[in-house]
Amino acid sequence: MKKSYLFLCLLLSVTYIFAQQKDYTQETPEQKQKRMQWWTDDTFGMFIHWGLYAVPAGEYGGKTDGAEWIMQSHKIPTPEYESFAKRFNPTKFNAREWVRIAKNGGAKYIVITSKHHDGFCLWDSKVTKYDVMDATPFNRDILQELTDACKAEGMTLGFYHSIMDWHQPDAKSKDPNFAIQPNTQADWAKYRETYLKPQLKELITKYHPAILWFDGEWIPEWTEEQGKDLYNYLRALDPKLVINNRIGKGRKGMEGMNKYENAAGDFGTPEQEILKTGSNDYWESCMTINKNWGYNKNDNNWKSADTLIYNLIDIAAKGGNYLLNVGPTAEGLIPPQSVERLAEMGNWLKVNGEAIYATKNRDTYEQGDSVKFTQSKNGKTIYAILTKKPTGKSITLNSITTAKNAKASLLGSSSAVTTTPEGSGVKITLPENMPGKYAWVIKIES
Ligand code: FHN
Repeated sequence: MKKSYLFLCLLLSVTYIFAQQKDYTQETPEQKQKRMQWWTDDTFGMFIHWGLYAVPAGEYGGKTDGAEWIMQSHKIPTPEYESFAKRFNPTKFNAREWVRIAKNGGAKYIVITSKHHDGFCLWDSKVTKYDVMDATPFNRDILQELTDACKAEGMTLGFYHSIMDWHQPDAKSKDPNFAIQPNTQADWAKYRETYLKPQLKELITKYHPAILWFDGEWIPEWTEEQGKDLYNYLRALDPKLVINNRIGKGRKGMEGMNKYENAAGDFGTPEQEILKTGSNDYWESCMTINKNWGYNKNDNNWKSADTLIYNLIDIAAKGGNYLLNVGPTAEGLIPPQSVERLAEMGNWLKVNGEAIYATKNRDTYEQGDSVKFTQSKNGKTIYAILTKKPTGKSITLNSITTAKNAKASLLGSSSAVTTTPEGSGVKITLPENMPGKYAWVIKIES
């Protein structure tokens, strides 16, 4: 008995040491594809920016243009900002309802801010008292409730986490461009090793997120080398984790893709924009529904459902994912304008989702300004997505060659759709009645 116990301890120790030293950045493309396949197939996620900044709701010092940056953008002294915690009591927060809103919108995963730049933590952290359990009257573990709700509803959950932290003294940059009160005594390594990493270990071991979505990496104290070290640290804790490229310094500004080879992280992160062309790299465009990530009560610049659905189609045709943000109120409610738009997206996806989820992009991903293409992963089915309602009785798709009388259909309709090879393309005869709105999908099976 004793020998086998000792052997087990030895085996576990060796395994742990190996896992700690393995360089996960050296994964093969095939290994990465296998790990990322669920993320690629899911295509559409709901981003949530929620924290103390929802209390001022964009208003401070007579100005109304704040949001999640309000502590820095409106130069709120730390003690005053900390006092928002005493007013953070989102009694209307219902995690199950939030997950249903995401599902109803057709989102297949959720990414929520565990900690934004202000340093406030939405979970019960043992590393700090600046969290929802210790600093607010709410006294509930938001990330635990959301984890439980996602499990119950079959929704995948990820966490956004800011490397930059305006609240931790050792994380305050020495550079006045990156901190309201630069701290020349800041010990960045101490912050990284005794605060940032332990908190991330808490998040992984307690809630088992599928995604870690880093941000705030632009602070001068952070380096690509630290990013690679953190990537290996996190993947050793959970080898299945999917991690964005903002864990290192590789992203090229808001265009979001890597500016050099082998940058740390698994996918590029265009922000408030979509790649201009298709890409076979892993990438996810993150966008707001209005103008702000965090809740701003005066921001009524809501994008239309038409625009949001067009963006989703354009992104899918270019091989990317779409992470669309909601900014809940201090009461714990997702703004109705966001809920309505997500519902419209979900209704469209209920009929046309097979052209978006678990597809892959084509080299020729569009024709003119109103046809986008996706294809099934086996390449046997092509989806021509018409983003403007066709006026004529037929449309010729120049980049598609089909067998004679290839099977074609209009998703959501049982009316006949016929194909006739024409030149190097195919002429699609459309049904007189084209039901639905926003975009129409012709499914062409070879
Ligand atoms: O500074 C953040 C911002 O608050 C927001 O979180 C976006 C969303 O990705 N990222 C940073 C700006 O690039």
